[in-house]
Amino acid sequence: MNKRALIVGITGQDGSYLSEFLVKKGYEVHGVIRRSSSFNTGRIEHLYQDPHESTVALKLHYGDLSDGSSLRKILSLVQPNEIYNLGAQSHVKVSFEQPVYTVEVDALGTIILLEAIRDTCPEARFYQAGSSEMFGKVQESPQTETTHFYPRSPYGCAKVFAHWQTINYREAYGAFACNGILFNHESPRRGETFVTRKITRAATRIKEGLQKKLYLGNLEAKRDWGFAGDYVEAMWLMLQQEKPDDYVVATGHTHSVKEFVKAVFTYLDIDWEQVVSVDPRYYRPTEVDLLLGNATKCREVLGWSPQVNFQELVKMMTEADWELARNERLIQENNQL
Ligand code: NAP
Ligand code: F7E
Repeated sequence: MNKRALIVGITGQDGSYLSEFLVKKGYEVHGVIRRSSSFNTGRIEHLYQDPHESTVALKLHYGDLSDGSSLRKILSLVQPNEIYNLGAQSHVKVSFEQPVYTVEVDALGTIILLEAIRDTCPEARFYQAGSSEMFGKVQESPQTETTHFYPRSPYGCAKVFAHWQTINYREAYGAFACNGILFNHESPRRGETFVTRKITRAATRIKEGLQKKLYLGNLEAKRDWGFAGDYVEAMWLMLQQEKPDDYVVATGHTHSVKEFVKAVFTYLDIDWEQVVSVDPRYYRPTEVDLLLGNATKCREVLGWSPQVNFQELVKMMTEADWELARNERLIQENNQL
């Protein structure tokens, strides 16, 4: 019988790549979606309504990390072999504006889910989406699984709580529970308010004459950026091991926001200094200045390594957004006829 996976956060960037990955592996994939006033399943629609498949590859269930009763019902019904908790209020800047909500979803939501699993399907394997934001004001570089945490945002603090709860369920109840400590990973499906996508979206719209300027915050911050499509494989690999453990997932290379800007605008042959301005509104009360991961354990134990490098990521995201911008311009031109 095929394995069953349940993904919380299936509508997000990672949820969509992980669904594709698991469907290809032959899993029966279930996802938890939230009710919203407009559909937010755009990233998974191609899987949900695959015209070439006689059976629907994905099964979606309404639920929410803040609602333990909905999670219990879904878990009891699905009885998954593997559970991936990707659900979160995942925007760091927003977490300063909605700290309590962020903690409710990202921290309490994780323990609500862990409790529901303990009650309904304790044998299921569990993946927790941890973050390099837990390292915050980094205590050493590069960061590994043993680097001390020093979170610098409500989001980072909430993820530290979820990280330790995951370890505690492993040690207290023998749960097969793993933490991935994932460094920033991006793609053409990245939310448009994260800096990489904000840059590729704006730069390509500027190229097509659809907008004039791009306003950004701190250009000096450095991040270890990888490709989301690569990172979901590491999540899956963690759950295929003999023993549960925690792993850093990263490329081992770091670049500043300014370098990302330059790479995108150079690709489009635009002088970035003419169109990019700094707007302090995008600064954060506390910043994470530098992230750089050491994924040696991931490589040695899981056999995982990233396939897409920085330049390839820039090209992939810029090309995808350029296509969107071209279409947007054509629609505008047709409307003017
Ligand atoms: P994302 O695109 O923001 O997706 C977040 C997902 O969580 C969405 O499906 C969202 O649903 C769902 N969600 C939000 N609140 C929820 C709630 N109350 N109950 C259930 N689901 C809820 O994030 P991502 O980039 O795919 O990241 C996936 C996970 O990895 C997140 O936990 C994030 O914090 C973590 N992470 C991300 C990165 C990265 O660089 N991308 C790095 C490290 C860790 P809606 O569509 O309904 O909003
Ligand atoms: O910011 C700077 C900003 O919002 C990156 C999430 O997926 O990765 C992500 O968190 C850097 C920061 O990602 C703008 O100050 C400058 O230094 O793209 P970001 P993030 O905060 O690193 C981690 C690993 C996660 O876990 C999170 O869920 O870019 N920056 N100007 C800007 N950032 C944004 N968003 N917008 C700007 O205009």
